[in-house]
Amino acid sequence: MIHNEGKTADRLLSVESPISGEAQLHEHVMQNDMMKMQHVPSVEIPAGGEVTFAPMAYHVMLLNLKDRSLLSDGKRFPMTLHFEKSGDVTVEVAVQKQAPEDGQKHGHAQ
Ligand SMILES: [Cu+2]
Repeated sequence: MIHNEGKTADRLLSVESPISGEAQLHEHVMQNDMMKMQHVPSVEIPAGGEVTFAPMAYHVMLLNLKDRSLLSDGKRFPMTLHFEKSGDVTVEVAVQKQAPEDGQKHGHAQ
C-alpha cells in the first residue's frame, strides 16, 4: 500500500529490484469478460490518498529473474520505487506463499 500524505499528487514512475533484470508496473483490467493484465507507464498516488498493490489489481511484475532462490516463502528482497516528486524509496518485499488477505505490496514472478 502506498500512502501519499502530501498536499499534491505524486506518481510512481518505475520500480526496480536487484533480483530481476526488469520490473514492470502492471494492472488488471476487464476486457471482453476476461481479466487481463497490462503494463502501465505510471501509477498516480492522489494527494492524501493511497494506492493498493494486490492480486488482481496493481502489481509489480518481475521479469528476467536473476536469482529464483530468493522467491521462496519467508525470503525477503529489496525493491526501489521511483516517484516523480518523492524520489527513490527502497522497501523490503516479503515473499509469501499465500497472498495476504489485505492488500500488501508484493511482487510476482512470470
Ligand atoms: Cu503482471
